[in-house]
Amino acid sequence: MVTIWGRANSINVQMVMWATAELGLEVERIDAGGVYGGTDTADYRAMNPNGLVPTLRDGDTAIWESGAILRYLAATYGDEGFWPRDPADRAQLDMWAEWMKTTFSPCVNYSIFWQLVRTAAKDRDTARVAAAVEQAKTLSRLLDERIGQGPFLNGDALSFADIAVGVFMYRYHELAFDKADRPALSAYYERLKTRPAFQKHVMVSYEPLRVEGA
Ligand SMILES: N[C@@H](CCC(=O)N[C@@H](CS)C(=O)NCC(=O)O)C(=O)O
Repeated sequence: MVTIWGRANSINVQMVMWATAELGLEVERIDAGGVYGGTDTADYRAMNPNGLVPTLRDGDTAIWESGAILRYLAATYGDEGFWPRDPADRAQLDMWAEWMKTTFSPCVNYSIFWQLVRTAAKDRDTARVAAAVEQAKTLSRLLDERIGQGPFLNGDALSFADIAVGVFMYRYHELAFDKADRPALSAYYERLKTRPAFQKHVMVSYEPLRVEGA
């Protein structure tokens, strides 16, 4: 039994919950962070000194940072398709997982989603949003080209990189802003939406996160 602390509407929690579901693991999720609190206690800080979510406990092992948790789960419980054992093969996928966290997410999640949903209109940095909307057109083209016919980043098998990349597809596609037409990316999102684990853990309304005046 794996335990994960974190609220269901956190994208980083969604990533690790989706991974556990695809891997068929038995999981207890404990609401924490945001309106639930619980991240300031000494016990929690002993597991995660940042006081953020998610945190995972598996036996005696506690892990924070969603990307580290994802890789731990994949390496421990994933098959060859989900977590290629060859370092060079795995790196071809890991590039996209890292790119999502370090390049696509700052643009789409922090400069667009946070500005439109988690920032009141009166406080919004409209120049930042406009620049990010343009940057997203370039980034979505790179991803569209990489996915191609797919169906997944690793060909026929869903891998850890699809979890890292795919978790952002819900907000990217559902949030209203000017996007370039990306047929392969749209088809990829449609494929992900057919997966029960994606529906349950990623297609979670972000409306409770919307601040007044946003
Ligand atoms: N880089 C960290 C970021 C963790 C993070 O910022 N988590 C947010 C939720 S997405 C958080 O804990 N926010 C404070 C809270 O929910 O109380 C990760 O990927 O795990």
